[in-house]
Amino acid sequence: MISSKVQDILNIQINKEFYSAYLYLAMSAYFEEIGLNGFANWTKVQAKEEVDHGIILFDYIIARDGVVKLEQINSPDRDFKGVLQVFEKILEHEKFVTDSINCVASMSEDECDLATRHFINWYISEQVEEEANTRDVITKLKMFGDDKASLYHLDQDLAKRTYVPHSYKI
Ligand code: OFO
Repeated sequence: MISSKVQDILNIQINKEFYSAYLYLAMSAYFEEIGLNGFANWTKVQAKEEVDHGIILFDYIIARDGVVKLEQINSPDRDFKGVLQVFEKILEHEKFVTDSINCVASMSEDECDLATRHFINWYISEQVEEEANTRDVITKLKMFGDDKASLYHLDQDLAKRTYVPHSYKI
């Protein structure tokens, strides 16, 4: 059984993960529109991972005999102006999600819920990886500036990302 405070914050986190999936899908559509299929692939794969993040939380609440409460998912931001700006938005968003995950960790400690505190470590590591991957792309984009050939090669590179379902053994 989980406390109502932990249950609420986990349900809010489910919504944030599905919003993240929406946001990445909106970005993927934008990249398709401007002909960057590799960037479109990278963001679409990320959208699928975000759905996994939401479902792992869903399964965890049920495993703890809690109640899943699914709320409305907001429309994603669609104000996209170029590749670098989109990746800066991704980094900003992932920092927001990291703060949110840290709040789940902190709340589970306050509630003496060591199972949730342990469970959320998986998300803490995932956030480190997501921020690092995004920073890596930003660094490359800043390095080559307006050079179209380099953008083409990076696009080819990001086209190789494949979706591997994320799972967590509860
Ligand atoms: Fe679920 O990690 Fe990104 O948002």
